[in-house]
Amino acid sequence: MTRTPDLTLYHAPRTRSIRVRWMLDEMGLPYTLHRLQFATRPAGDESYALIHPMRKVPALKDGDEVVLDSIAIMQYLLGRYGPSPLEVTPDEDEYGRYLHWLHFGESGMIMPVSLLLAHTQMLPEDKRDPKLAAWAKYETGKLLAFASEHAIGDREFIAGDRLTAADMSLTYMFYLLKLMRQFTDVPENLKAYFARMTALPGWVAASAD
Ligand SMILES: N[C@@H](CCC(=O)N[C@@H](CS)C(=O)NCC(=O)O)C(=O)O
Repeated sequence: MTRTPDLTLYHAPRTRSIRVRWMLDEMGLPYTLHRLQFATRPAGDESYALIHPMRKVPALKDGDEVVLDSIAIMQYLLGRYGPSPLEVTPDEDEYGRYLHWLHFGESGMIMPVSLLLAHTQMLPEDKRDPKLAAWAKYETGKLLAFASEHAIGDREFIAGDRLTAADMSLTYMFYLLKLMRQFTDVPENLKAYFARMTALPGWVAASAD
């Protein structure tokens, strides 16, 4: 670590800021937790737009620098304040696998998961499209089957035989599906993986409030 961290995490319970909080704690980095209101959207109050112009969560401030998007923030922390075992590095065998699942947990899954969320819960009832909801459910199921078979299989962790940012990424997306009551009928190994990850003290602390 060559720089002194001056970190503030903008956080709200049950949001993707859990990923970042989990990583900050695992890396033992000092930070200020800035809690945002999330009961109404967008998050925070108007002053939060100076940090995140779209007022989404999370955001990380490090001195004068602001980083948005949970996966980018995790990569920022690992790059700037690593090395950390939470990252699989280019000299390791499973570097490509790690990168794939790190991003799959957000960008690979978000389209059907967002449609499912919108058309089952977030939109006013008269704006929900049941056909779109059914399609999103089907597509989400395919992604979960893919993750079950190829990310997890009979592994304990996704890559590198240890907890990494790829686990933090996927665990949050499964948690979001669970919050939406859409984490039902999932393959047993995926269910067991999710139970293992969410029993880890790091997840428990980061997701507590
Ligand atoms: N890809 C972004 C997604 C950010 C995002 O959409 N966050 C949600 C909470 S988990 C949010 O702020 N939603 C409120 C809104 O969209 O107004 C990330 O990974 O940080």
